[in-house]
Amino acid sequence: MSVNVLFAAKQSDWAEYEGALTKALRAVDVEFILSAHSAPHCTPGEVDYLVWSPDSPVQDFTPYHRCKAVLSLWAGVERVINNPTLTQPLCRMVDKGLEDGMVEWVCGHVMRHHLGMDAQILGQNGEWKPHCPPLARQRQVTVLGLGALGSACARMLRQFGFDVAGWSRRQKDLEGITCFSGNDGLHDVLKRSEIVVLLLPNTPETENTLNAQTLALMPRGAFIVNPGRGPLIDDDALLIALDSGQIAHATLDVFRIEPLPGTHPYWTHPNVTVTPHMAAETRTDTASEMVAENIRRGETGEDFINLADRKSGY
Ligand code: NDP
Ligand code: OXD
Repeated sequence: MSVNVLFAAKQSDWAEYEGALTKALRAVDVEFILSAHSAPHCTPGEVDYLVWSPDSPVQDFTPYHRCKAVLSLWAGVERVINNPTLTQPLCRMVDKGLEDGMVEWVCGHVMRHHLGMDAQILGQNGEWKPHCPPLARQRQVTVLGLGALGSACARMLRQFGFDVAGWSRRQKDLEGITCFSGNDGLHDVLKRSEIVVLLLPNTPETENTLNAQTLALMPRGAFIVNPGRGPLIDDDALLIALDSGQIAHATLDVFRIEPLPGTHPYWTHPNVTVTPHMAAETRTDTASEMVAENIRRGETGEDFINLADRKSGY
């Protein structure tokens, strides 16, 4: 019997995903019928798997009573994990394309701040003023969140030679990386953080991880790079820290409200770089393989991979 797979993610992505999902599902040898949510014959009660994203037309999962799993194309699941109609297992996206994109974006922005590139790029006013930056091994960089994306970034930063630390909920042991956990660990790690990268999920526990108190722990003139989620930072506290020079610059990809409203002070602040939630994109081919693998597992009775945990919220 064929399984019914419904593409209920952003409908404008269907054209791109139809071929990639078809190829990936054939490769795992599952008999399937793949349809888009907009298809006239789509009957919710007959769907076996939902491919989903936060911009999906499906926000009420109740009619999908046969559905064995909701397979998110996004890594962050804060917009669905507490949906009271979601009773099915929820798998989040862990995708090599997403990981590679994040590593490149994070390393690019860390390097920019480490090397002080703005001084050269933004105009030198005819002044010949050589400036020798420290070497990576003389720079202490911290990654908050050591999951799929954070640990990949920490490892690559380490390969560049940075003195890398990381912080997670449960204690980790990653070669070459000084690992911290828990509240005391956060305080200790921030004290040694000249550049901080935030790759935590958005949960009640992680909200305002960087606030007036924790920003004050960082060395004066530190840099922040946030591709995680907007609520990880108390915006008012960050603006005060930027104005006082406690924080030299913040590169922000994610915000409490997206798109970032045109009147938000981040847009015009000289020491803030705004990027439009584009640090890393789920890549169609590799993401489709991940979706297909979970469908294969569901059909052979194996455990799903990348299951989101409702209790911890990510
Ligand atoms: P993971 O779930 O793999 O990793 C999350 C990490 O955060 C884990 O190390 C976890 O600790 C840690 N963590 C969670 N809660 C706490 C806490 N209370 N205190 C300390 N550490 C905590 O997620 P990913 O690495 O896949 O993704 C991270 C986030 O990146 C996503 O949730 C999403 O918000 C964001 N993202 C942004 C994108 C963009 O384009 N801007 C693209 C993709 C993702 P532990 O290891 O102990 O569980
Ligand atoms: C994600 C994102 O969570 O794009 O995948 O932010």
